[in-house]
Amino acid sequence: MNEATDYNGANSAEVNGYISKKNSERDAQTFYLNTFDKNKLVQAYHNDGVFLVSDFLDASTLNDTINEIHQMEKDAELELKEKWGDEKVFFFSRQNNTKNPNAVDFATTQYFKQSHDKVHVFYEVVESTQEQKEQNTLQRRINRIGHGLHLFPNKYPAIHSTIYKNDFLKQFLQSAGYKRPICHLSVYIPKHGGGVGSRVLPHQENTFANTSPPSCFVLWVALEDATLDNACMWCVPGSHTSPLRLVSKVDHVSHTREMVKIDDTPIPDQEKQPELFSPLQVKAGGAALFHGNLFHSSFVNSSDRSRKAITFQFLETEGVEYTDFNWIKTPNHHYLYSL
Ligand SMILES: O=C(O)CCC(=O)C(=O)O
Repeated sequence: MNEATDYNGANSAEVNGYISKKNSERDAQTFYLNTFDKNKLVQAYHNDGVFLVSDFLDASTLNDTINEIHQMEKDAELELKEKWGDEKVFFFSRQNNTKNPNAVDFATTQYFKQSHDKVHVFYEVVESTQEQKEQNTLQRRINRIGHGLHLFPNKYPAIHSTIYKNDFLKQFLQSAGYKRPICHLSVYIPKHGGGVGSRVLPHQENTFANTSPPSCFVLWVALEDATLDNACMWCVPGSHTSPLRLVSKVDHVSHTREMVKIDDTPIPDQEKQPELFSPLQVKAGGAALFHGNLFHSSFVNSSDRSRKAITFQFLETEGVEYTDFNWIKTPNHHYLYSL
């Protein structure tokens, strides 16, 4: 048994009153950057649609990445004040949206749309104190920062290098058949804890980053230990071979968005079918890499520990069509490589 198997060995924790258990018969396999067997890794990806790399970022790169994220928080909040009239975009609110004066679909706002190649900050409405309620001010925390964190080699070099100077990633994407991939977007997700850090329902990434045929691939990197009690991600191993259920269609003329069902197969339900779900417990610096059709999710973080992560979506650009209803109108041309 290796270190990561030990770490991923916790069996249950109470999360939001719901007992999260390691129910699935199939857990994602863990690999180590310097000792992995390429054939086994590719096999694990084909079988499960997901695998973990326990030492994806070394200690110094992890430290640099966290420092860059701190800088991004400052830079994004300053830009918001200086260029956007301090207009706040709320990505998530547990409060009744009809009572929320800021209740617009974030995906149709200019601030969101223009974030594809920038570092923009999105908030979550959190429970207000009595005084704040009386003053009608919304309490907020950062819910995420996105979506071009990977595009700044001079300002944020560690994050840029993680994508564009990463032999492991290149080799793996080549083995998985990618010919000319791009990193489509990147997001920092802090999941602060104490009930802050929105629940993410089971979904497939191809819903939100679409090509025809679908080609999305996700790299999710833990900046802090992600465990059962601080809302680690969960997934349904093997679900990558199931059909894509929904596509998110943004109409760039009417500025509206709708979820369109393209397949009737039921979406796995984490409460009703817990046996399908497997936790992705990852130590800081470790990563989960998964197929765009793999169902994944995470709970609200009710613990007193945050669970910070950065996630990247990749798309193929060779031999696929980039669909015009993606929220990012035009994909970038920063290829990881071209075969
Ligand atoms: O970090 C999380 O909890 C969810 C992330 C996610 O859904 C994604 O990277 O697609």
